[in-house]
Amino acid sequence: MKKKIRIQDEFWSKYRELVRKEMIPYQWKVLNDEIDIHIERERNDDSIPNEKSHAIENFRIAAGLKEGHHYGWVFQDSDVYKWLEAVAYSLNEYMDEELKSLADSVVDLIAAAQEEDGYLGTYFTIEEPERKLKRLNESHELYCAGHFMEAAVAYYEAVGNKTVLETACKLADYIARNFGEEKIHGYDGHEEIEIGLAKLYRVTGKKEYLDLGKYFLEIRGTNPEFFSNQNKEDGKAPLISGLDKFPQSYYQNHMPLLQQETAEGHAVRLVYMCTAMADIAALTKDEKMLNACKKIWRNIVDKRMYITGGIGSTVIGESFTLDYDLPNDTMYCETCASVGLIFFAKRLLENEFVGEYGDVMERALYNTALAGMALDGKHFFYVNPLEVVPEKGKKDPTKSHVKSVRPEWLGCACCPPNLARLLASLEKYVYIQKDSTILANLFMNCDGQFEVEGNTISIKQETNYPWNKRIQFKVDCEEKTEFTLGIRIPNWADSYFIQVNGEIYDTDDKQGIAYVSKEFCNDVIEILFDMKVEIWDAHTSVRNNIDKVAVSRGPIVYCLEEVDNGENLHLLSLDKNTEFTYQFREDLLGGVGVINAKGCERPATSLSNSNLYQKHKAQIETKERELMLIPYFAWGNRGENEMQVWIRQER
Ligand code: FUB
Ligand code: ZN
Repeated sequence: MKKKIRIQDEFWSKYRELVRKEMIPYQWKVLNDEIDIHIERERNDDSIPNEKSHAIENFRIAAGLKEGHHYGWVFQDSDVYKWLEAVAYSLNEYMDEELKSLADSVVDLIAAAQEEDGYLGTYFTIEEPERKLKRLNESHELYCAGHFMEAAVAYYEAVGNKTVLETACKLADYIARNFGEEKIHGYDGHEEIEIGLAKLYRVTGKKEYLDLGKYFLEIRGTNPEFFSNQNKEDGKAPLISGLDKFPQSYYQNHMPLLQQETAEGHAVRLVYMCTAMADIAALTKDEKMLNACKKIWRNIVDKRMYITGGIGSTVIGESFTLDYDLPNDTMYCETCASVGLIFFAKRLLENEFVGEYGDVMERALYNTALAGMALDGKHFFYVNPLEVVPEKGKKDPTKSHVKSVRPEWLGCACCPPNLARLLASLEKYVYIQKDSTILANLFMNCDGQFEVEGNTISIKQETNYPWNKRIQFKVDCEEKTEFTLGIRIPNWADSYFIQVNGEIYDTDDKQGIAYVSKEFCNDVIEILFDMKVEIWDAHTSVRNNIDKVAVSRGPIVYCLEEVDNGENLHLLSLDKNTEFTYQFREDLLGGVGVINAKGCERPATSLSNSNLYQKHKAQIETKERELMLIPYFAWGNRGENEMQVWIRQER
């Protein structure tokens, strides 16, 4: 079953072009140290390498083309792999011969850096060959391998490059030879290889890759001592200082994976693990594994996810903490973690058509993921706060990770290329097809071609989403074909209205999806969602958000920024009787919908008042004023300033 989707959308094409025209060439220069930029540490930690990237040079040295030392993280190679994967998707959409030959040369370089036996990893090849696979909690060897496999599959599928696939298979075979019951009976500290192996299996049909991916998942947590035993045996200095001090849950290694019910530890690792679980469960029809990852999903979505689709509540270990612990100004919400949550949601949706999976995907995509990149495509957030006072990030050592302006690049550069590969492959998330049901999961202008029972079906989506509530699907079939078009009903839409060829179509949605089943030929299906400004309360257990509300419209979460509302955002509140006015502002932030509301401002105590505390006043005269909210994803594009998502509300 083949499907082909082409996106041509006012909202998304802008970002996809940024990836193609800005991010990819920009990152290439960064990877080659050819650009004079300030690489910021993502938090105050002197051990974060930030002098340069050196990632391509590492490959040249490992390949014997240059002399020198490895520089950067032990997982620096993954920056190159994610770049290559983004290039592959971008070439799918727009064939650029120059970029293709550059990427071909990168593939040749990677293949040249591969050792005879299939091992691939520049750090160990260059610096410590004797420590290969000996310190897996930190080494990221299989993590990098997984990223290479993902890139290899994408690049092979895009341009048919055989070298890349052979190199990936040679690496997978090396791993298969070294891991297993009588061999290294363990796994990487950072999940990812499992995703790569499943992709490699899909393209090669080699079952041993799928089995190996399943093996890594199934044994995870069955021997929590595995990492410490390896480290003891290695006996040398850690590869990444401090990692071995984290609890086993940091690595999702605290209990067998099938018994884990809550989202624990490092957020990116957790969602990559769950992505692989959902994927491999589908490939192997493993209900137990599917149910296990669905339990973790429930915990994330019901208790551990920010309204922006961010995950990870603390900088310590970039981790989850406990249920309902969602602080707004110390959180982590790494861009990669939301990208990973989107991967996880997609795999769940491929297992089962449940609207909630698409809802969460949409939340993470339009809010945290998009906030990860500046509107120029050349500045990036690693951490995505919901409340910022710029001074605090500079002077409070516990908030050094909370930046108010996106850096040009980061010491750990995992997020920008992760976002690039997601945006460049967005067409894979729009529709999910299962037999003769085609689910429209995301809404954007695009042309889709599907195959149902041997017939080609074209579906043209026309919309001005996310700003507008109306979506049209123009269906055109080669021959009359019976099939079902499912349309996700976003959870924020209180109601919706469907017309088929101008006639009202009555249907009840099932698990958040409305279905139109008929014999299609040339038909127009139109859906209107009830899209208005909404305000949200958090569960009362989220202590930070009591008496505060968040504002959204459609899938977009809004925020207050100092540049529009003045400083001291904490003194502002939303009038409980306010009406909201919504307006699309072409002139602002590249064109965004803006919300205005009535608010109040509490007078600030004069700074000349030397009383830090004063007797309580029963009545405080507040001043009425207008508030202006902008989409959260667009914040931080107008210089350093305060920002706030959760706003006090006068009750
Ligand atoms: O460890 C590799 C990557 O670096 C993780 O996925 C990110 O969270 C960052 O720690
Ligand atoms: Zn990241």
